[in-house]
Amino acid sequence: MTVETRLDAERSLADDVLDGLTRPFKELAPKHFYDAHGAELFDQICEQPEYYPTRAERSILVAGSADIVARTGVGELVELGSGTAEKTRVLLAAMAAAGTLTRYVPVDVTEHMVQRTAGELVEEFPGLRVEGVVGDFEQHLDAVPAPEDGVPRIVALLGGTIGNFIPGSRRSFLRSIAELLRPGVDHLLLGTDLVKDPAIIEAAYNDAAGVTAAFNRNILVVLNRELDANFDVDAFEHYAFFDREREWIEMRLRATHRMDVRLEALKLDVSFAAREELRTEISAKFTRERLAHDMAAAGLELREVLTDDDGLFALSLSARPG
Ligand code: AVJ
Repeated sequence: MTVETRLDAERSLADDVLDGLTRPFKELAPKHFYDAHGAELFDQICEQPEYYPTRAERSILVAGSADIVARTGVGELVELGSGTAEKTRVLLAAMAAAGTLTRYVPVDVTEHMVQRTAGELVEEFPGLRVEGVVGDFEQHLDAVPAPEDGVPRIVALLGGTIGNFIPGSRRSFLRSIAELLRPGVDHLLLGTDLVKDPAIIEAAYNDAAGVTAAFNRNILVVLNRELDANFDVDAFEHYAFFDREREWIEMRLRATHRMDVRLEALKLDVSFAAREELRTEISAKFTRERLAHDMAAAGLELREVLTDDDGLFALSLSARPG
């Protein structure tokens, strides 16, 4: 097992925050939610009764993994944003059962996640090679090891993470993923939340236990610690709504009163008007048409779309025509 760490990962926090907080409509990038506590809160979100995506995606994997392995002949799994690799195990087990499993490449910004997951999986799947990459998959795809001759690869982006990208950067990100795929040999496995009754979607981002609200505010805790800032975290309210026009969820933090905030590490002062909103995340929802369109725009062909029994979530396989 080997783990390669990209050290320039932290620089992007300072750059992103300086850029985001000096815009006319302030925003922060959702990748900065995931410090150790944020990752824990996200795991708790996945267990909330209202948050269906994780359960729906797992049920698709449980029902469909053998078919995915048979269709693709996959021997190597590259997982972008691997986290705890909980759902990934289902796919790795299907690969092991088919006798094709050779290598797993988890890519995640959270170093201890990559270390822990790599260690566990090596134990769980004897003979499996794990080559982890600690880094931001938006910037460090070049650190992903080259594919091996005769071993078909799947690059997986699960959980609906692609929904965090606005349409333009979604396209360029999918293009850069496509470069990891050999035409006619490799596949992209993409998890996407589907457009549905807005009430169901909004409930998923406004759980009754308040875990999503805590997750949302935690980004300010990250800024206070990492950038020596003095946000009054409790003075911001969680707000999440489905934008019916753009068909995406937006999460925001709303200032309950006028405030001045200092970010010492950036030598930056920002003020918030009473009720001013700071956008922390968009989470785009998809239709089959949007999926096909986005893939085509990135030079990929949508080959198969699997959904759960309730039609809540989709896992799709795409490839470069070759
Ligand atoms: C990890 C981006 C897929 O958008 O549903 C969960 C993150 N934010 N609840 C999502 C999230 C609030 C999640 N993704």
